[in-house]
Amino acid sequence: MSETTGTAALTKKSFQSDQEVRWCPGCGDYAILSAVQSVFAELGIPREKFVFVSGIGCSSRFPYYMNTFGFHTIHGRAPAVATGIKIANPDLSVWVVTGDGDALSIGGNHIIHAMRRNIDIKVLLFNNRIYGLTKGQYSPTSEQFKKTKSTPYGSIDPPFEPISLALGSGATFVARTVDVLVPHMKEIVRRAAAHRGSAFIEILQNCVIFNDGAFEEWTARESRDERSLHLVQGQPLLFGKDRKRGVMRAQCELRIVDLGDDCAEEDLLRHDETREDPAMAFELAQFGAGKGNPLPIGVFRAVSHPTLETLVHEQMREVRGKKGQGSIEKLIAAGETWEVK
Ligand SMILES: Cc1ncc(C[n+]2csc(CCOP(=O)(O)OP(=O)(O)O)c2C)c(N)n1
Ligand code: SF4
Repeated sequence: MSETTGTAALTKKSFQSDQEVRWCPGCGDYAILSAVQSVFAELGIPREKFVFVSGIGCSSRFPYYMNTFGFHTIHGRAPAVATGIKIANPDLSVWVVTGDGDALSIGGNHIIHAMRRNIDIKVLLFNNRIYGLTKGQYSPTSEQFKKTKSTPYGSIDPPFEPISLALGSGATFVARTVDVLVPHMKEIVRRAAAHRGSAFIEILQNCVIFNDGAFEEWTARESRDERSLHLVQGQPLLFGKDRKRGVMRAQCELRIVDLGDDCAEEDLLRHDETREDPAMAFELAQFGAGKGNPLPIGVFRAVSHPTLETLVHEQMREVRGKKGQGSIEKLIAAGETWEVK
């Protein structure tokens, strides 16, 4: 990273590194990189306060392309490294960039505990439903029965639904956006940056080489209005080109209805991302996973809880107040020790 400090003259270009970007032409990762660079220029944070941590995968090349500090660590372990960075340096803005394979397969355990602990890190999970870097094997988000190089007869595994996983782990900010919805993606990145606590963003990302068109029904102009349900705080769950369809609760389940004589906007569910109880957000995430239902896009949950790094530092102050400054040497020499001869 060159020239530091100050935020006055920061532009998108300030966040572009001198590294050659090595994604395939047309990869959705480019749009995400560009959106993040633009939003960072607006945040009023000096460049040296940002750190990007990644695991392994095409998506995990991201830190090289950001003119900030960065750490390309081992497969699936970015949340652990990011947790250490944030606890040691609470004033840094720490971002994790990961893929569906990196975060949900080999790194599954790490991601859930980072979310559970509410460490103030922002996780950008690029979901292309495939392993891109290793040339097209199925991933934990690939559809059941999908044929890939490693599943020539169709994968038997049912997929993870990343939003449900994040909610179940206790993430305090959970959102979904799409690589081609640039203004929406920028708004979600802005919101994640402003959130204090674990922020989880699933970004649907097109891998043009190994899984092209995986999200076409939600991105193609002809179908996206009918297939996407935009979550807007306080607003009824409406969708469709003329916004004449909606979602309401009928008995115990969410049901799609057409607005008309029998059903008015007041009958629809209203979105509330601030609900402490994540049950409704989880229900929406599962609803989106149901075949034929519109896919919810936007912020599912945004609540405020104490962060891990705050609690860790409070506890350290409290214990130091009672016991004084500790000593590593004394700690190691304490209790039973053995000498191996
Ligand atoms: C310990 C270990 N196991 C396996 C691999 C091989 N590997 C590299 S990237 C990857 C999956 C990447 O997929 P994803 O996270 O979805 O990222 P994408 O490339 O699609 O962005 C795997 C299995 C590795 N590098 N290290
Ligand atoms: S293999 Fe797919 S995810 Fe990787 S750079 Fe190419 S298009 Fe992007």
